[in-house]
Amino acid sequence: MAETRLLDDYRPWPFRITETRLEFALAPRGTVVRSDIAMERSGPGPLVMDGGAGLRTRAVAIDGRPVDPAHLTIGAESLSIAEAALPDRPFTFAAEVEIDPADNTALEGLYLSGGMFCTQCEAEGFRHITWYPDRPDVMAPFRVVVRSDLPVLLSNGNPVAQGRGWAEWHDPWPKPAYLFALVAGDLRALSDRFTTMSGREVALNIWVRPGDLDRAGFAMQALKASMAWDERAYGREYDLDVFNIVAVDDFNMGAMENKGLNIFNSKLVLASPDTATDADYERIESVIAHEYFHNWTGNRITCRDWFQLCLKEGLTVYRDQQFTSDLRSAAVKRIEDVVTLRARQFREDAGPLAHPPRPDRYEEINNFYTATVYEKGAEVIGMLRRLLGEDGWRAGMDLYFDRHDGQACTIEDWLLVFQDATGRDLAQFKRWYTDAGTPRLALAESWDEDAGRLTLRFAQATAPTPGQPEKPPRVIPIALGLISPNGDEVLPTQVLEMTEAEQEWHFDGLGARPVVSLLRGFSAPVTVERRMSAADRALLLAHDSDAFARWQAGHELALDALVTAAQGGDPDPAFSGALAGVLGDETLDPAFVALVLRLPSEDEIAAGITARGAIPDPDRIHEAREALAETIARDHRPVLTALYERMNPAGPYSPDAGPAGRRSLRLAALGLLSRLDGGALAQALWDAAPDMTQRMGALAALVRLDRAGPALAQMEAQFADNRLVMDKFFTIQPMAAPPARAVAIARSLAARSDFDWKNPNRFRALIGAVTANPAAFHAADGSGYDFVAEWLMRLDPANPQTAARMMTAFETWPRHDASRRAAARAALERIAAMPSLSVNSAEMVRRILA
Ligand code: 0A1
Ligand code: ZN
Repeated sequence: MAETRLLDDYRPWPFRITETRLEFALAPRGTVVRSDIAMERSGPGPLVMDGGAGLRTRAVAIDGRPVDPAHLTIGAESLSIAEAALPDRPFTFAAEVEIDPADNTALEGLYLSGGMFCTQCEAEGFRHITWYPDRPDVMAPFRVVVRSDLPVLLSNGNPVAQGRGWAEWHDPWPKPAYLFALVAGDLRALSDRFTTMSGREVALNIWVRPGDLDRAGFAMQALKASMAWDERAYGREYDLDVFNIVAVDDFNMGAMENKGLNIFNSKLVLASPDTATDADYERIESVIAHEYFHNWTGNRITCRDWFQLCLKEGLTVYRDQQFTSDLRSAAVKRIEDVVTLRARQFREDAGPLAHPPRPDRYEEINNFYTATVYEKGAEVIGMLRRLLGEDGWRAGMDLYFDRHDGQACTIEDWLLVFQDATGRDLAQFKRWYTDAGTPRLALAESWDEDAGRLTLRFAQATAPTPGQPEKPPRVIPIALGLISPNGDEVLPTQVLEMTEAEQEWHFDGLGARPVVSLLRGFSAPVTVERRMSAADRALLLAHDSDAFARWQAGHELALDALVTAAQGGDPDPAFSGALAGVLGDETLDPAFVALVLRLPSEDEIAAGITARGAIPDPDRIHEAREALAETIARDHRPVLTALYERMNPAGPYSPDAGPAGRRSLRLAALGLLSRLDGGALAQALWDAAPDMTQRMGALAALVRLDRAGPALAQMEAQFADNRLVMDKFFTIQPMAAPPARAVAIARSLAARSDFDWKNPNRFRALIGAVTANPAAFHAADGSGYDFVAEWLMRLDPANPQTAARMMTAFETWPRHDASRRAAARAALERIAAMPSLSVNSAEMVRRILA
């Protein structure tokens, strides 16, 4: 078993680095890396450097002299030089190693992607490049020379000099090794400029393959918008002469914030109306912003150790969410973020993989780039802001940048700036960082008609999570308002600060019993338990002044009906009834209406059934959801037809929120109507092919109806050479197909010669699509589990990081019936029994089965 790392074991490294000099002679099978690291001692002990198994070490020297073998130990993962062999004054450590980028299918360290050299060093990839203190609290300026015949040679910081076959870069800002990057390839740049608020001129480049240049424009626009926004919102300015972004096809994650040289998964850079959907555009915009915002929250101020990952990630997600809500619709963005949080983070928090935003132990840090660290990390910051108020928030952020610029920090440092800036004690608030699990907030109401008094009694409780049996109460900001029976708001939003396990509040002077609009803006990441009539929910859906609470009321109506139907009960027809008002209200944002129409996912229905103490049946859930969609279509056919026509955005394609929102409502209507017309409208839309967004909406409907043959053949013929579009081809079929056929469809897709499974995008496109079709993945005969496990076992030796991350699909296994549990367990145990299973996957299987 791999070694467990503990937060409590943190010790500073006993040296300081004043400059890191690197020289790369690039070759696919034998790249030579020479390092020359100037350092001085800052504490006692030997010099211990991290390094991976792939380093072929040719020389190690101190101050230019080879180290005496008696003082040098080179192990599997570290190199150590005895104290006796080290000078007391500043010295240099030099090493020469050879590495094999062409053999690097794990995509960590230096690797090849489509003939181009590139790097991924977060979290611990630099150790696969050379010997180094590969930990985020060791920061240094870098000087890098790259030698290669390839035309474009890039690294971090500013360009210093270049000649035929070489280029030199210098990054003056001290950084940890995980932010190092190098790129070499036959690339073309889309170039632009940005003038910062203090007048500094910055050259911007987005580097892509020659044929992709015409699809980089939107990313550039998003980059400039991000730079301007960070100046406006936080007074943060860019700090180098150049900002480079490179798109690569083989990448384990979305993108990476390397200082001055962001590296992106090509799907998060390249977009054109005929190849990318509105959702792709919005994601590109937000990820470009996310990586850019890391320049201050992540790079200038980084993490002391990897337990503090949410220090940079939670904050940067929070910032990119704000950016999107400023650029687009704040209400719609909030609802979308909550939908994602519940789908990914609540699910994680309720299962065997639950962990706090700041974990205190791990075996493989790459397994902790999770929804909890990212999305819950962002929610926690939203709560902090609500509790402190605008002035306190702004004062704390200013102090954070001021006090910690150039440092590697902890969650304690983060909380202390807000404590110091506002005087507020944040000891209880800190539990949000250290405690796992989603609190359940129960509300009991009582109404005293004579006194006109409403009493709200709240109780909070959090179920135990792995390793954390006790859950003390947390501080929960509860934003609420009161709505009178005629729909007027009788109490505007107030924030109650709950700090105890149980607490009561009174509201007096009320004429009639109001309806409580609870958790407005989703003021805390909790689940709510309250008794509420369908009529009261319909009232909120019709009248609430808070868009989130309004949407939530409709969502609860739908969820209740679906949970009941999937358990064989008789569902309340209120949801479809209440939709009439929403569909007929022309003052509503179409994007909001589309969200109201979007039914709870099968996974959320399953969680709802589990919360009632019952065992979900994935097939019945699927049927119940399909049935409700059909009911809605029948109940509202004329208005849906009218909306479908009316929501066709006029003019050329624009990815802006306005037209994108109209398309989302149009496609929501199409999805419903296709249940009545056999797919005629969907086929007509496909044939008209206005843009990729609408094509995919039409295609999903056709696949669901099993009528997509001709459309799929056309898609393939038109886009065989476009990897990103073909990823959609691989995804849509198993994901939208009737569950009984999905695994067979996936198996035949997996047999295609263009199922290039070593490419993470392609692997996720197909295998991830099966896990996104719950009734297929959780098929009673275990065929879904078997298919996914088979492929994870194939992928693990080549790319452990992506294999381990996809294993999270199994995290809901404990809630199912005995035979599904047995099938899931058997599949997981087959993975566990693999002879040389990676540390990544071994940790995941162990935790999932624990
Ligand atoms: N810091 C990046 C995410 C990232 C993490 C790990 C990676 O490779 C293992 C790559 C990217 C972000 O938050 O965008
Ligand atoms: Zn990030």
